[in-house]
Amino acid sequence: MKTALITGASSGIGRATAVALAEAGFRLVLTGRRREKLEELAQQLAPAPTHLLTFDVRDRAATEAAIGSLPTEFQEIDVLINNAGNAHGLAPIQEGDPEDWDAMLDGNVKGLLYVTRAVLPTMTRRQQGHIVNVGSIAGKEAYANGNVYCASKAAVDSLTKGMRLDLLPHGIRVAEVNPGAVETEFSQVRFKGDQERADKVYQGFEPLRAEDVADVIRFMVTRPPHVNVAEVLLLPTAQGAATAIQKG
Ligand code: 8X3
Repeated sequence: MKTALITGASSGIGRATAVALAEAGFRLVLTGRRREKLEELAQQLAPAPTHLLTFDVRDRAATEAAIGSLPTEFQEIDVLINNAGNAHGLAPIQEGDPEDWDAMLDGNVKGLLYVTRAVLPTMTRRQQGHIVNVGSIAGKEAYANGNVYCASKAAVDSLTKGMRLDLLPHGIRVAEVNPGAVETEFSQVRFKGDQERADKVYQGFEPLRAEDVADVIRFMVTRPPHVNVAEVLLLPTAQGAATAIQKG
């Protein structure tokens, strides 16, 4: 049985990926900040073996301690899904809130690095592993007011390529899935709980569901060992580019 560690598993794409990988027969390490949500998910996934780690990827010491605390049977991570991340605010750069910038750069970029660094020793020792980073179409093209969020996802894109090169001698696959518009808590978080503004983002077209992204991740991590689906751009049919959405 292979072991997958999923960050940000308490909701959205992370949660849907946990469900998909449990169905595919993985043992799961589920990480997130909201303990109750993780517990609820573990109950739903039973009898799939799960281990829960509650920490914030922005906290390096907590990240290292949590991953260092894994019980023996969950220690050898075969698959790492770097999913944790958020957008905070959508404002022109001159009006941006530096607190939001910190949250996005600390979580989406540095958090991904902290988790990866903590997991890698077991992968390099075993000369195998598979890392899937959740990027975004926002990492491929900057859009108005997206500035720091787009930059954080462009960093994920660049890190994916850099990690793939560095880990090449170790037989570790590194890949990236870049979703467009997915209806999750993403816009509620971006707009700080303004439900009306969040709902508007997904009105008039059919966005992706978290399960659509999870399907693709499951496909990526269940390929034979010689295959690395290195990069996927996943859009709803109604989306042609970051800000080109056909609304009916
Ligand atoms: C989320 C997609 O286009 O809202 O990463 O930035 S977008």
